[in-house]
Amino acid sequence: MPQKPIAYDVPTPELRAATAESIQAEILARLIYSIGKDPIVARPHDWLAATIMTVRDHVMDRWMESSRETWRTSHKRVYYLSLEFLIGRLMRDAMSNVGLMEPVREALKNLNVDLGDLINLEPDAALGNGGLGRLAACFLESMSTLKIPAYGYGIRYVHGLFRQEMSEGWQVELPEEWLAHGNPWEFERRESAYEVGFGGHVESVTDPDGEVRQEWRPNDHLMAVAFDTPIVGWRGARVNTLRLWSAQPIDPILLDKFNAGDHIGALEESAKAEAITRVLYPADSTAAGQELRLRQEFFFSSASLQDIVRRHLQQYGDLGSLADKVAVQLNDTHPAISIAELMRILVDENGLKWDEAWKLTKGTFGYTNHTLLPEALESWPVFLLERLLPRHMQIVYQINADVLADARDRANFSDAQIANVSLIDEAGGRRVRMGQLAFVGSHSINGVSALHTQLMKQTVFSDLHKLYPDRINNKTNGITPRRWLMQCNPGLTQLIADTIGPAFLDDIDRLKDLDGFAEDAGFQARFAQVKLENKRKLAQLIQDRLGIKVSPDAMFDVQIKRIHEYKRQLLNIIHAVAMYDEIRAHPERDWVPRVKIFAGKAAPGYWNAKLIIKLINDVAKVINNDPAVRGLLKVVFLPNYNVSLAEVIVPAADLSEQISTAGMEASGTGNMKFMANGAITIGTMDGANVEMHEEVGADNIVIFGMTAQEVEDMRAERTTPKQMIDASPRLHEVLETIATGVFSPDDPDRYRDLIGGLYEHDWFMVTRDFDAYAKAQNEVDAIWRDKTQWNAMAIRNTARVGFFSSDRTIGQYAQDIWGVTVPSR
Ligand code: 26W
Repeated sequence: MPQKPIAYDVPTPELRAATAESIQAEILARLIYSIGKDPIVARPHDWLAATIMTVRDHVMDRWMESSRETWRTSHKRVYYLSLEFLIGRLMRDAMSNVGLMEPVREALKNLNVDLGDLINLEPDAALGNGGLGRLAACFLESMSTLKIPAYGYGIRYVHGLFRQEMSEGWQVELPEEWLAHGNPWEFERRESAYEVGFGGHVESVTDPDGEVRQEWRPNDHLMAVAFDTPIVGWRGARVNTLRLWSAQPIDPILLDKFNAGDHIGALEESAKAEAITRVLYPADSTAAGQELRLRQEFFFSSASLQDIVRRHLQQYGDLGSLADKVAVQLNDTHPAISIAELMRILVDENGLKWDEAWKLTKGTFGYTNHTLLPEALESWPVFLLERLLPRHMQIVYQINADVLADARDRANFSDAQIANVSLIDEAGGRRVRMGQLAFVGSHSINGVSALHTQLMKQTVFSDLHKLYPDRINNKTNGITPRRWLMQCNPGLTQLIADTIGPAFLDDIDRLKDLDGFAEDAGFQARFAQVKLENKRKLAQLIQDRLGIKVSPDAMFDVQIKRIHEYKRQLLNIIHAVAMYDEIRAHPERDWVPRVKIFAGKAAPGYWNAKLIIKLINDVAKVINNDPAVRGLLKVVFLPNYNVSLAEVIVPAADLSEQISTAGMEASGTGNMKFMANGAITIGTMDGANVEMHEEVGADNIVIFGMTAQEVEDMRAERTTPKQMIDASPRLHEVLETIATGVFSPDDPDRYRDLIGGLYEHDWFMVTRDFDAYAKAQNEVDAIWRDKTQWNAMAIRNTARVGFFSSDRTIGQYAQDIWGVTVPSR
């Protein structure tokens, strides 16, 4: 049937007008007609669903118009491929971005429902582990804000990151159930479904014109079904789509088995298919190496690429313009198999010549690296790829042959260098290195902070960088100021608007105007008052969840992030023990009262990380209950860290702990959130701390410890730290206290090996940096005692955070990597 041309040129709809009255009517209509509930019996979840649907309705016209506009203007599209999107709650974000907060609050109040309660009822979508997933979420919001036609592609996990509970101070993992009450944000698109294959073999077929093609004949097939979520930018600038794939069987029931009476067997296929998108892998720094993970990676890569190519062909009719109209960004190597998949689609399915396909592929892909930790670099055994994706393995070999030829002929590489750039790791069982694949298949490879990018060039990718020297570039991370300032800290946002006017809401660099108020006594008092209010709320939450009383007048010293040895929560808790000893030894001194607040999840298989959580809880129990401490020090571990909890903790922080071993944290993004909310950072010269130091100025941040270069040199020396520990009586005593079971009388040896590791190799330089850290903490105390100085520093942190907006980061990706012009706002 001939299709009627679609009219794309309808005018941009205004955001729908809304008053408390109109919203109230809309919520009631949704409750009755969409949820099917009488208001007099409606439960909180019914009100939540009705409210979300109402907010959603106000986003719909813009969503459709955004998509129509891209068809109309033929602007280049950006596709952000990520195995993780740590988006958290969406309702407040959407309401705030389309200016509905107050009308919705009013409307609900008239219906006897509290908006705050509903906000807290919304499940926190934890489809990610940590920094990489949260970055993807901030990027989506910024791409909408900057009006870039963009899509996020990922997996609709049924279970997000596990829920963390404490059992006697140990982490226990429970399944997460964000979809238990349904998800009013998503739209299932049964018509956007693609077949994804696995296994089978490759056949050479000769076309009628004599051309020989390779054809992959998979023996397993399943469907990828799209679920779309609208992502609205600031002031509704644009609404982009987050498209998450769900795996479903092609035949839900195997009829022949069913009819033969094998009712369970009839469902086998279905269970096997659905397993692929059932659960998020909870490790954020070690490659799992499991077949199911590779299946997840290929599944979402293949579905996304098929969707992208289908859309491109629909609009442009041929693939020659692919790299001009499509940019695909790979969020780490997790979607790197996409490179081979696009080659297969272009060459095998669309008959392009290899060289042209390779040019289009490189022109299309960009790759962002997020870690250089060796255990986190993905590689897959050749035999596994051969079995699961035989055609892709062939393609990888063919790409590799070209790369190795380049290395030999063009660059005159030594054998060692050739081995370094090879896509195949030959040492101990042949494996395909996904970092190398992502690198050679992309025109841009970026790091996420200046230091990290420099280390990429010097370490993991040094030889590839020599071979392709114009590809590596830096894009320092950022965070969205909407969620991480305006929404999570309305008090501070209001104060800033009252002080410098509201222009910063649309142009974050205007925060600089606050600099002039840093020393203003009146402003300082108001700034401190907002902080105090936020601290009261957090103190209440700590009381409610843990039964621990903390004073909002004490310094809130916060370290919240995944638990990992390189992030050095251990250094922080050892310092707490040192403080504890000193307070008891010198009760007469003028101690600064502190609350050390920790939160974070450990990968379920990471023993030392779990042990560190237990240590924090063991230390907390002793310190919090010792009357000799007189409340001068408290230690708190808040369970189940997630985006929503961060939104409460970050605005209440005085001190931000960013104390990773230099050279190991690629960027860090929590550091930026604290900065925005007026906390002072104590940190090492690592990741984006380096740029923070630059932006905020040396006087407004407390830097300590070894540099990345010093860490490298020290490791090369291979000296044991024992002598050094013995030379520092204070450290020695603390370590002995922990190692001999003072905090673990029920199991005195619990921490013997953990502390023993510090004496033997201390890979993460905990003992080597201890004295510098303790000294820096004393400086922090001294600043705290001078409230005027503290407040001035805190204000300057907020004033100078503009650079760390993800709008800046995305602007740079758009310009340098994607070749997309950002329409003026
Ligand atoms: C294959 C297992 C696995 C899973 C996830 C390995 C590595 C990862 C991520 C790359 C870990 C991660 O989240 N990295 C963090 O990325 C943030 C955003 O760029 C940075 O700010 C953090 O420094 C970096 O640790």
